[in-house]
Amino acid sequence: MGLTGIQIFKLLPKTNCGECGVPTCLAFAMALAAGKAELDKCPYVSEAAREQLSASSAPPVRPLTVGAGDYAVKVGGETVMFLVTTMGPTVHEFMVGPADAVATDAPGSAEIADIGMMRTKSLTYIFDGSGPYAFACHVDGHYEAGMRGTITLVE
Ligand code: SF4
Ligand SMILES: [Cu+2]
Repeated sequence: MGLTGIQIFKLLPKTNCGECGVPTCLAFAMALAAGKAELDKCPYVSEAAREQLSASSAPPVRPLTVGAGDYAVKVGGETVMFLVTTMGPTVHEFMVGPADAVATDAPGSAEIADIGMMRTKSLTYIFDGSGPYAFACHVDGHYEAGMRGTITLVE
């Protein structure tokens, strides 16, 4: 977990020069803590402070849209945790990754298998490429029946 705004503030120069785009170091610290700013915006952070802050200065998360039309879901972050719940009696799986690998059920793709009725399983995936990405279920016949969709990275 990142530091609190006050903890971050203590590591900043406290000169309130405004070069980071907000009027005070405290405001910048709060924005950092909330994941709404990048540490690099302050040119005066010391090396020692930078090391301590690196965990709190992750770049802004990249929003994603999963699916299309009525099934579209917007989620945030390059690192996304999917929580997949099977609502009906049929067992499903959830595979996610580059669209071509997902389409061909490529070995080594990120997936969670055997999601039984009313079970929820999680999968963490890092979207570090440019896509296209997709998700699918490859239980026999499910992909062909339409259990698949695209994931769009939104800049
Ligand atoms: S640029 Fe750095 S020193 Fe200047 S106000 Fe922002 S946080 Fe403070
Ligand atoms: Cu399925």
